[in-house]
Amino acid sequence: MKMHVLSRMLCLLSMVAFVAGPLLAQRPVMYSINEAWAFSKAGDAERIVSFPHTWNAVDARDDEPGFYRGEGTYRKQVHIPGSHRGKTVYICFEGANQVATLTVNGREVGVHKGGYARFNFDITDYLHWDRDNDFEIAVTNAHDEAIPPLSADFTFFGGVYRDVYLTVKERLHISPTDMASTGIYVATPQVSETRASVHVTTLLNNGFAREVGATVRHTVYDPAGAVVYRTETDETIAAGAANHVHKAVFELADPALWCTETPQLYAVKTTVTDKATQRPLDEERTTFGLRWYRFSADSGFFLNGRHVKLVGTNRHQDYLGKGNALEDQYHVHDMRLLKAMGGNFIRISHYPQDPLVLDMCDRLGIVASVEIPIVNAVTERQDFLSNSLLMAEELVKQHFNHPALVIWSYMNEVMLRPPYTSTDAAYQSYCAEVNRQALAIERRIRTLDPARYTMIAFHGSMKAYADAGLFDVPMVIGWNLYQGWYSDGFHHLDAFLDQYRVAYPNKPTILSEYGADVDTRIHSFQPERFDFSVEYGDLYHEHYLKTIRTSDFLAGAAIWNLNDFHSEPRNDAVPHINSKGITGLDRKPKNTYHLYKAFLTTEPFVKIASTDWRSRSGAETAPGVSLQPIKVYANSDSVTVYHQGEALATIPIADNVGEIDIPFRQGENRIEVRANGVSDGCIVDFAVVPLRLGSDFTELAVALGSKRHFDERDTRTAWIPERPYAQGGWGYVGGEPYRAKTRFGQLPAAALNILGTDLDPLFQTQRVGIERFKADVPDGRYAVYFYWADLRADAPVEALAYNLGNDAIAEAAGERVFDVVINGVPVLERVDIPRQVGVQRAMVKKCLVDAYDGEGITIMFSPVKGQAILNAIKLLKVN
Ligand code: GCB
Ligand code: CA
Repeated sequence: MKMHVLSRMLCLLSMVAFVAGPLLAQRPVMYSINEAWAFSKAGDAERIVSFPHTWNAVDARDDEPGFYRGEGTYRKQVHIPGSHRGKTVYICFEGANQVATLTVNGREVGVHKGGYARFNFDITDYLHWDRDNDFEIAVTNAHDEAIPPLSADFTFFGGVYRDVYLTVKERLHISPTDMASTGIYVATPQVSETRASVHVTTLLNNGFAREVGATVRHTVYDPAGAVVYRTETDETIAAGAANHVHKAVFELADPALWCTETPQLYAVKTTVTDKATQRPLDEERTTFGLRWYRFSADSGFFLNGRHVKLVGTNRHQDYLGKGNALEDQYHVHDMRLLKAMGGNFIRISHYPQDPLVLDMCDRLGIVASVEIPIVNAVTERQDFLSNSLLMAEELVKQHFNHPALVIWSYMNEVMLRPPYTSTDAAYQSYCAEVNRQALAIERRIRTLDPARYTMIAFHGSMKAYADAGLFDVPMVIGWNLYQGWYSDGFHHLDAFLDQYRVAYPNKPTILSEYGADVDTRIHSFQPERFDFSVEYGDLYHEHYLKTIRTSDFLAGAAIWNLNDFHSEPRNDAVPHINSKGITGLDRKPKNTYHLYKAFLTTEPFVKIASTDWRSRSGAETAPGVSLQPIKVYANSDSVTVYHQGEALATIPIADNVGEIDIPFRQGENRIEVRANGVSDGCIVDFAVVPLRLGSDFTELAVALGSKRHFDERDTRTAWIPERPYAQGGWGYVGGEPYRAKTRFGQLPAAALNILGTDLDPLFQTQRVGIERFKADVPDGRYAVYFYWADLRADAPVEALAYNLGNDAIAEAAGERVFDVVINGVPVLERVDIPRQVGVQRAMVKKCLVDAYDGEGITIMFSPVKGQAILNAIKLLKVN
């Protein structure tokens, strides 16, 4: 009878709770406050923005050098409901670059330094309940000697570029204030096939002015969702306690292991209740995985006792048109893209990223390394080190529970830009300081997490890192190697690795970066270093992949980079962009993505290279035919290639690559490849450029001083490389291709941002001293377009550290003034490009020309001062 009454009462109580609403809040509440902030910077008018937001999405890509680095302010009225009264309210930032100051209702709450970590503030005492509250966030991305990174090959986009949310908790709660971790740390110090030991540390904050007795319960769910363990203990938490430590240690039998193929995840639900009233206070869900692993200096990486070759990419957190301000789905999509390629490894470079990145690694089975942003150099100051240590602590505490994560990393190419040359007296003490800072960070990380490995990524100089004594500090050596890109010859990679193995045979090693810039609009059948062609990038990766497969000591390799990314000072084929991604800024896969997919996946796979090159052209090689090679990537031994529906040949596939010449004909060419029951096809619109121009002539677009094809996508204009004039055909007479000079040699194209155009590659090459351009076109009216840019740097361009001496040297070539005479008529007199538009700026001149009586078009360039130049030319038959 009594029981009955009690249960009825309970039932009634819970109905009351339901109706009353607030009493229902047994779980902590968390919601984003991203929307509608009034933003202003540098005296600009306020405008409304939402997080994620950066103020540099546009100015990091425009023609003005530099981008805004200074303060920006966000203001908003945040309504705090009355129901939050009596609770603890935190504001949590997933990331703001790089120093953020929060003010609530006119009172400064706190400051956070560092652009890539999560942070939060307890704002309870600053709030007015049931009212609007003034929030102001001041952020600056100004250079700061004390905060890493000092410099780097990526754009330091400023702003609140990740989510911001409020978390509302009961006064006694699981702590979010230990470096903005979740307050729960799950360690798995011993895991085997048969059992796993699990240590769960829970941190509790008591916001009450009295001691509280609480019950802490852990419920452990296996990957199938079944409860496999429960534990509960009572704790007495002192008044006002912060980060009171509660520990639970237990074992799980027959663990379902986390691995890259079957990334099985356990979850622990942690609840805290008031011991006296049994009122629920807080709750947190933590996923974890059970696995063990080791790195060997000779034989690489082992996961759960099984050898796993780690192959994947690095990743930067930006996207076309958005800068670094990406909504969640972009992060998720990137990780899916990596997994779909067959990648089982990511080096999260050069800084911690959105929390979803590691969440996805756990779920998809991608082994990860993550690092703090010490790049290129350190500042020899204690405040730089203390900020680095703070970042290291945030790093470990915020990402501690991810089973995917096996490496903490903390310096990238830190000897690339020492402030002194190695002969300078100060160099020795700089090296000692780098060593001291590295040791301090290493110790801090290993104290916080004795289980994982540590890594430092070196650039290709063994001496520099020996000078700084860094071979002895981290557990794994990462090599960022660019032989064949920043220096000649892919094979120097192999020579370098051999030397390294002899010098340091006992260090586990990862190829932490390697890559080549590719602008997918550029193609070449004579590819060379720094031409930015698709074909050169393909050759580079084909070579590196072979080395990676056959080097057993290499535990893993991470391509530089998953995606093209912003690097404002770069003046490459796509200015302001580092285009070493195997996908574009828009994540469209490049050939190399497919090459790796062919290597890494086991499902039958076949892919034609460069299917995005849909408008091609080429000089006639036999009557009506232009023979051009295509590549195929596959994981079969051979593939059969079809052209216009008919089998052309069955070609062998070696190391996942095959190649065949296609006899392209004018118009639509259908190509298909088949192997192992799968196929890939594409349609190429081909213009055969006849050696003798016939009556069907329509258009000719030629890149001068260049071996490159350029695919002008929007208008499907196929630019072809220059050739010397031959009777009945077309081409140049006289002159030399321009080669940009560097400290060590030459580059095939100028490394200049050509102002006023997006077709930079067309302007970055030129023929110097050209005498004539001739085309034996049929009679008619033609539009002739001259593409010009003066490629001399007017001021010495700042050297890019990563270019390792490949920067073009400013040259003074003297004045260049010339006349242009078309079919005997002086059409353009005294062309003087710097005077007309300035240097490094695109100028396109259009002239209408009528050709009669088989005279064709003859363009004479006659110098008045210096030599004549031409960057590109297009002839279009008008009527
Ligand atoms: C590197 C750096 C990376 C650069 C890359 C490059 O070694 O670690 O930050 O972006 O080279 O492309 O030059
Ligand atoms: Ca440009």
